[in-house]
Amino acid sequence: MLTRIDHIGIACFDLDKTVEFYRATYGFEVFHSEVNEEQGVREAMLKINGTSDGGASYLQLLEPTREDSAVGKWLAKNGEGVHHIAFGTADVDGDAEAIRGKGVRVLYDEPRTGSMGSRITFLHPKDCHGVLTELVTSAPDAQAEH
Ligand code: MC0
Repeated sequence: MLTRIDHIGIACFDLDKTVEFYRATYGFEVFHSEVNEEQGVREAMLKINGTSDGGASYLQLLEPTREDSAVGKWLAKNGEGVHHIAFGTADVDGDAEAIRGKGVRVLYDEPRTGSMGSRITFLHPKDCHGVLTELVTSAPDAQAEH
């Protein structure tokens, strides 16, 4: 069951400048940052709030590490902006299978590794009214990070 907004993914050209905008404008601080080579992104997670189900909500700022990555291609075509939304679930495998059964294309056969050790998959934007949609199961200890 999808229980929360895990994050909103925002594509940007310069991660450091974008982080500084969110800090100076809203007071959001970086909770976690990492490079995900498989996805071709350098990212910063800005935590918005914690929740009782072991997850939280974040803004995920994404700078491509390669022009041919999903975010690199999207930025070249659209410029900066909201790239995807991600729903949190305790069971990404089960929810992905159920959604696949409804005729929506799930992009990965098996969930892959996302931010902070989470397990993620994506739904094709053309099957979701133009919204690239991600499903996320957080790692059990994700809340403990500082
Ligand atoms: C592409 N399209 C999008 C879109 N990306 N529509 C809405 N939102 C997006 N983000 C549209 C294009 O405009 C195009 O429509 C059509 O989809 C095909 O796009 P394409 O440019 O030809 O690119 P493809 O087909 O090679 O790839 C699109 C696809 C890809 C969604 C399959 O981007 C993908 O596999 N995404 C999932 C992985 C991902 O996005 N990773 C980055 C975040 P038209 O009408 O022009 O044909 S990694 C992440 O977020 C991790 C770290 C985490 O959360 O933990």
